[in-house]
Amino acid sequence: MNPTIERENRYSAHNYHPLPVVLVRGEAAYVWDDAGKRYLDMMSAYSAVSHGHAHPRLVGVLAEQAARLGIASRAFHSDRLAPFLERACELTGQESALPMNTGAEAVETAMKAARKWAYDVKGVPAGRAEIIAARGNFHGRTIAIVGMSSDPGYREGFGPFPPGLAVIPYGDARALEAAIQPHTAAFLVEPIQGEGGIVVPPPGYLAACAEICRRHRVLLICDEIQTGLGRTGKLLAAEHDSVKPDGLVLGKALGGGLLPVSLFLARREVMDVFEPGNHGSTFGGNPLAAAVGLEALNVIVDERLVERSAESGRYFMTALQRLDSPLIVEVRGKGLFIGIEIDPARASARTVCERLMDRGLLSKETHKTVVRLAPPLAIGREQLDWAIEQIRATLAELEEPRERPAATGGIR
Ligand code: IF1
Repeated sequence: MNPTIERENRYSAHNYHPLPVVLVRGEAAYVWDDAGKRYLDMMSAYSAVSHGHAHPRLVGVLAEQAARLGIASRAFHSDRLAPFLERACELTGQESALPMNTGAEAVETAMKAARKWAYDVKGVPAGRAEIIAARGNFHGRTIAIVGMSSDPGYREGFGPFPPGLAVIPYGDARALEAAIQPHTAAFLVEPIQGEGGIVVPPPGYLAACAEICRRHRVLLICDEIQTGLGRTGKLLAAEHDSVKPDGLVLGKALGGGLLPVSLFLARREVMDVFEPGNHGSTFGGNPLAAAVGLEALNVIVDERLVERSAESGRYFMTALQRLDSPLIVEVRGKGLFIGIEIDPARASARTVCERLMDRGLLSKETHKTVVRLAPPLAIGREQLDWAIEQIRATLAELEEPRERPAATGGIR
């Protein structure tokens, strides 16, 4: 076994089961392992590396700001925070933003804002606010967020969970209408479910949810930590349904593939429930993160990454859908946020990912049957053609039907 992997196994918590590859360097859509082998990165660190690895503009801003002023705490102002938050509000159409670090922290911020808005503005009795989430959601790993998860794998052993959290089927707006109570504060939803297996809801679903939320005075909060910032071919995936949510959560690519940067954004009426001292974070909004976050937004605009995601996504999706393989149950997604569902009777998504890795293409399975494909948004046409060929060849190799277990009927 690779000595680095062995050493990591010895000292690290075993909370992941990584593919057996040790990465040492990344540049644009490529990464290299410790043996010098090059891989096309079709994972982008779960969409945190939408800009590509080691983007020169982002590395430049990071280095320059780090040498100037890295962390100063929110006990003081810095010259970097305002321009970052202003640009984020401009681009998303939201009025205000609260900076955090990881996605989960920004989701927790959104949940606290929704509850406090319910008490202070909507008039929900203290301690009774409820937040609704969708089955198959993934919003992070904290206790409250996992309290909304429908996946036993994320919940087992971590209870008890806070009250006031409800879960409804994803993709059916009527389920939302039926679940809303007078004490409901918010509906928290991913416009396309990532970890749930790149699940695209029916067209109009989010718009219907927005209308229902408006009618019942419930906040619609979109978790765009994975789907946002161009990943689905729009700046925000909610735009596919022409929806502007009451609250928006961004993360991952906001850090330019270099450091954790997240934001909760909302209109003033919601954001103003926060008063000095009742929420915060040591690193939230630090000058280094703000400088990189602003440059990450500028690069998305300057390099037309949203349009490129839409164009490349259409091209890639069409080519994948043309793959005539019995292993493929479905190819789904939007923009460069794509999942290939593999027939588990034929092969596991993990096996497909391992074979692709051997061919120099890095991807990752989700929920055992889906191969997730989410490359950096500036990926080139010829790189996509190469990826399609590797996927085609891998599926062809695996086409022999698996040894089916001998029939167990009759006398042994
Ligand atoms: C892991 C996948 C998982 C997210 C959405 C919030 C967060 C995430 C829509 C929390 C984070 C990451 C977490 C990482 C693997 C990856 C992931 F969906 F992207 F594949 F787990 F489901 N909302 N997703 O996708 O953001 O706190 O991680 O910054 O935990 O294994 P975070």
